[in-house]
Amino acid sequence: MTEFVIEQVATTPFEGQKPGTSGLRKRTTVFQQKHYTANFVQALLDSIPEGAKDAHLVVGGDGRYYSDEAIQIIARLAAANGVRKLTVAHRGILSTPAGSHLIRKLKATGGILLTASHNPGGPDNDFGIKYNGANGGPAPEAVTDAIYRRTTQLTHYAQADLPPIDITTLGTTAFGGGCFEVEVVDGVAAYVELMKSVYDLEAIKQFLRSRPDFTVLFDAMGGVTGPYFRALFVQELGFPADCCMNAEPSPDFGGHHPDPNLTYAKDLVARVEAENVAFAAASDGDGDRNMIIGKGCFVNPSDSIAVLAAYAPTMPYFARSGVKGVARSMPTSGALDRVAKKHGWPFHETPTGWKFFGNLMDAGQCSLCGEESFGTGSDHIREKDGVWAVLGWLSILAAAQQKAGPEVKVGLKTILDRHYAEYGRNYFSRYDYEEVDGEQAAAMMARLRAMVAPEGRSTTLADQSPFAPYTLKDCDDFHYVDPIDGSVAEKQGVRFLFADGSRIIFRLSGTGSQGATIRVYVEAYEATRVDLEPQTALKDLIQVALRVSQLQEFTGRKVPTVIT
Ligand code: G16
Repeated sequence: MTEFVIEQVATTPFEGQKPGTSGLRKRTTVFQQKHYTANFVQALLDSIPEGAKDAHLVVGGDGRYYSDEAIQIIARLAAANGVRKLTVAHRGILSTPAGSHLIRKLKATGGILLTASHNPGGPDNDFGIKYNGANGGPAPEAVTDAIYRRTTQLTHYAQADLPPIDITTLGTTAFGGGCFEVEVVDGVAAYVELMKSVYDLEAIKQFLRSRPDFTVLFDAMGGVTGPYFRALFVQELGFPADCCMNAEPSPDFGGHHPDPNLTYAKDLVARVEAENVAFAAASDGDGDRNMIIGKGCFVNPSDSIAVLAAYAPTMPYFARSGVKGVARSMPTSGALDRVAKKHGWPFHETPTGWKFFGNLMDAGQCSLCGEESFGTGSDHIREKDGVWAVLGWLSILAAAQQKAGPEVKVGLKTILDRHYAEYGRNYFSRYDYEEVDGEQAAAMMARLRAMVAPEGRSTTLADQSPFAPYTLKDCDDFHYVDPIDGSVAEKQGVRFLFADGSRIIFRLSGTGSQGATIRVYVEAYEATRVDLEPQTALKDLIQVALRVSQLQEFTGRKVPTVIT
């Protein structure tokens, strides 16, 4: 057993170590500065609600550049701060959902996840660190605020002179006479077992056997999900080995921007069309986001959670546990609300950020939830789960095919068409303006906030001219009172709500690392006109959004970077 010596290293605070929507995300070069990562890790250890002493922490991430160094720093600081055990994923490869599961399964104190999610990685791109608590979910704001406060006060951090931890070999190593141990575990196996208990993989296999025409393609985008895709889709379900693209986790995601949307997953989209692929999916760097598409068919994430919820009773996990309630983030379309209403399920509308779902799930008030930002999940863990969603869609197809009988060939479009026929369609689109000048974006938001603030509101409601042809019924800056712990989240998005139920929403992204990203969300409901092209259906509303916000005037941007 290796003894170690603890050193108190003098340091000074770094500015801006404030976790965003989901952890601290900065350029890798920022994390590489002397003391920068150690400072943040010390602040994190100091802010663990149960205390770092005797803690058991899970460590892993999406394998992006600088992860190996960060794991060594975490080990040195953890040992010095009295942490009892680190469970580290083999080679550091642990998807965010698998990390959430491991924390829960091992009943660990929490976990440190090394990821900047869908942000590009590599020496010139982003790195990130986030803390998840004992429930497996992202730390709530009370904890992230405490971490931030601590980063502003640090004068020292404690580190042990450990030898480098070997994360390439499975097994346990003890240090300091056994007071600190590191166990390296397979980061994939436990998650695969979980999925086998959540879904009926045999039913999916039967569907596949009955449909040799059903071709598939999965794009891991060079991120962490390659090994999970292979284990589940190739080994368990029997898809051909070449059904997975970009399946080798790479420190820079093979140069990809690992964000599964129509812009950044364009190679997949092109292959789906060229090769007539019936079902395709992509996931992001850390495996919590997903995109579902097929030839001529894109499943909008807001629709995805609604359809998954509608079919939940056919899935073994929900057949066992029931659907206790559903939730969506505020900007996500109201498609889910309609499913909840039909089934009589409790429904919650939360701010953007998966952390807001955790309390509801822990209190048994929410079984499925989703966000327009390509995130869907359930209470099987406390993170959104890309692979879970892909399996969810495969099991929907299997259930629908079984019901339809062999004469009908069920596909993604069949499922969506039926859903729209039953519930109507919430047309939804998001325009992203990435890396806008921070001051310009702030000025635009300040003006919008003034329009909806109690003092400005009557003027905004009185002058309807900017909103024509829509009639403005209400406007506000969304705020949320957590029904479980009473915590309040303010300024979560400026909303303009129209008389016909349409909405436009503006907020700044909390996950970027450079400049500001403005997100504009538009939504309109049609009960019967359900087969329009979304950009056509939303054309007028988008014009209203651009006019009301004066986005072009403030930022100089004529076109968005990404349209969903
Ligand atoms: C993170 C959160 C999500 C949230 C998203 C929004 O996603 O985990 O719950 O919806 O950010 O990001 P923004 O603030 O940029 O709109 P991820 O996948 O980056 O971890």
